[in-house]
Amino acid sequence: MNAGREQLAAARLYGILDLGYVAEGDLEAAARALLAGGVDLLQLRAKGLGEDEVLSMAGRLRPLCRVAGVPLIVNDFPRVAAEAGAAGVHLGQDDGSLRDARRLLGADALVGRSTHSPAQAAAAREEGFDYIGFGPLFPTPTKAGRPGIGLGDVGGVQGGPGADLPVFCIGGIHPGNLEAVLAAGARRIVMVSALLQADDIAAATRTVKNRLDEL
Ligand code: TZP
Ligand code: MG
Repeated sequence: MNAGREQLAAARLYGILDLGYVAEGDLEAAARALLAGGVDLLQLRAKGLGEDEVLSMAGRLRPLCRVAGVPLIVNDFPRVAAEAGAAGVHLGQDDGSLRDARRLLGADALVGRSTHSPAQAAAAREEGFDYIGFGPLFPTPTKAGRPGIGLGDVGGVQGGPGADLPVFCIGGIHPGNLEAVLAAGARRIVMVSALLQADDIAAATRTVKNRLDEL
């Protein structure tokens, strides 16, 4: 197993720098706060921006992630991830195949898939993705227009595909519902708006990370 996959296997908290919540000029400060708080992976998610802009932002994040020893994942754009020297890419259901991403990024890159049902989670495992996001568990403005799927399938996906690949539960998770998500069987989570909108991003991140590390 390469170093990135070892880190992925141990990862509990996946942070996303979502440009819907972070002004471009605050990119480094927000990244530093998430990293200081202990995120295990950091994704750059910049909906609506072009590949050139995302490439430039990924270039700003890469040294911070390297110093922190945290893999940088680029959302949506395998070519940008490759050019930026990121550790991997995250692909939605309509963002292309694992095979095409691997062609650009190579065998060592971490390639994740968004999944919204147990069937999609099983399909992502079959295809050979390195990890999945599973959700949105709850409706969330961060991914507007997509219904929450609830907690009912979390345990089954964690115990099924999750036996072979890391499953990160995502969508509408915040400190107030974290215990319910964990009680449903989640072992790894993504928290976006609840961290990025916290008064102290690093402290909020650390609190969640410490809780996940108890599992
Ligand atoms: N994919 C499914 S839900 C989601 C993504 C990117 C957004 C999660 O953000 P938040 O703010 O933690 O609900
Ligand atoms: Mg996408």
